[in-house]
Amino acid sequence: MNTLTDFIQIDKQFTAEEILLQDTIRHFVEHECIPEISTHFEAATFPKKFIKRAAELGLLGMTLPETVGGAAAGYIAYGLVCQELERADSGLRSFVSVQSSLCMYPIFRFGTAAQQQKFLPKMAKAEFIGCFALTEPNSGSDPASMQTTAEKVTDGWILNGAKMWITNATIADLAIVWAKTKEGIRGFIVEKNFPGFVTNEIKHKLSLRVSITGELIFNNCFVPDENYLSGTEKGLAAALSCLTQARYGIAWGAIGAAEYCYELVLAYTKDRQQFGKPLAANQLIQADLVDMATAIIKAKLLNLQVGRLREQGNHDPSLVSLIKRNSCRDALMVTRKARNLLGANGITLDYHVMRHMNNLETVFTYEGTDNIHTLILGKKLTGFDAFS
Ligand code: TGC
Ligand code: FAD
Repeated sequence: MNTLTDFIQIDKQFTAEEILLQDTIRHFVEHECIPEISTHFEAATFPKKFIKRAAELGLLGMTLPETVGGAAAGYIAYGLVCQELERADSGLRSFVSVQSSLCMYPIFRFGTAAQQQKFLPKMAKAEFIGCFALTEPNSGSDPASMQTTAEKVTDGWILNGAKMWITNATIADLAIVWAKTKEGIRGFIVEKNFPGFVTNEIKHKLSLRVSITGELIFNNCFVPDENYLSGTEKGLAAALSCLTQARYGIAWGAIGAAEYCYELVLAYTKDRQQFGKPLAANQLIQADLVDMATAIIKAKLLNLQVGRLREQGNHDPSLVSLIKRNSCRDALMVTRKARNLLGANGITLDYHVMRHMNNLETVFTYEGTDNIHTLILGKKLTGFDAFS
């Protein structure tokens, strides 16, 4: 019983197809991603060849129907993919989350048949890369306060404003942009060559360095009617429904990062000797290892149950807030303990743990901060809205 999977026999909960998928992605991550990841983190570059491989492995838009380039995969399969990718780095999982849940999903859910056919098959093949633009310099946790506007003109819309902290900003061929119209918040597909649209990369990040983050600026940017997402008439709720899809994958992903660090530090403390015996033979060290393992086991079971509920048609977003918040908290706790147990080695890129820990600071914040998910759940439990 060396691994957590053996310990709680979670494999018995998965289908043969799900296990095969998990094994395939783990092999890919171990052999093609992890060997180069620290170099990319240090240089703050995104491994471009990952994009092509993710498409070849069928990971982009995998829950969408095959008619639009997806794989008609279930939520458990999608969760397992996120979990395995984040063993390498949160930036790789972020890329897949953004392309699949935040860009392909809204085009599928809110777009016309013409928009679906134009963009989705190419996005599944990574011929088009997307980004999702909700956050602004003055509007983060409270997206309803956004200042970007879309004004209706003949044959289209004029966008003005700025978006901030946008994953994939400078490598994206299209952006799903949320802007205020006279009727409320609506979604638009802004293509990179539209006049009046520019992007700039944000540098000097200490977290998620294996991910491109940037700002988008719209200066009288004309978006033709054919790029208006007409199904977004529900306004902010439409944007938030995309977040629910992505937050679900994040809950699985964060635990993948935690599990990788736990396994690494378990092996390290069994091997490293101090005071004439392995570190792992000390009661205090064992207590940390048990806390880490227990947190991972609990989070995996919770993620699995929420995945099953979603597969059965229960799409209550507060369930996703529950697992996003829980996984991020526990993953940060696990990586911080792992960093400590590695001693001085823990601060180096060679041991991966501090890279994961730094990444998880972003994962804790984006897609709804810990406080925001606490308040969503508080409202669910009590009926009182503490936001206003
Ligand atoms: P509120 O009045 O509560 O809600 C407005 C309407 O939206 C509905 N709704 C949802 N619908 C679907 N899914 C959800 N998760 C939903 N949450 C709320 C709600 O029922 C309501 O519908 P209706 O019909 O009554 O109008 O809105 P509020 O203004 O009070 O704000 C609520 C709050 C704070 C929870 C929400 O705004 C929020 O979640 N804030 C956090 C913002 C956030 O998560 N931003 C993420 C930006 S994207 C990102 O970080 C990508 S990282 C990418 C990567 O992986 O690299
Ligand atoms: P703020 O909203 O200013 O919050 C600051 C602090 O105040 C937080 O601790 C928060 O929890 C707390 N707080 C706020 N309101 C309350 C309240 N009512 N009660 C209690 N506490 C509160 N956005 C996109 O749209 N697309 C992307 O692709 C994207 N990618 C990102 C990539 C990275 C690397 C990062 C760091 C961010 C990304 N974001 C993206 C933005 C992200 O979603 C926001 O940073 C996040 O929603 C929080 O907004 P904020 O940073 O403005 O913080």
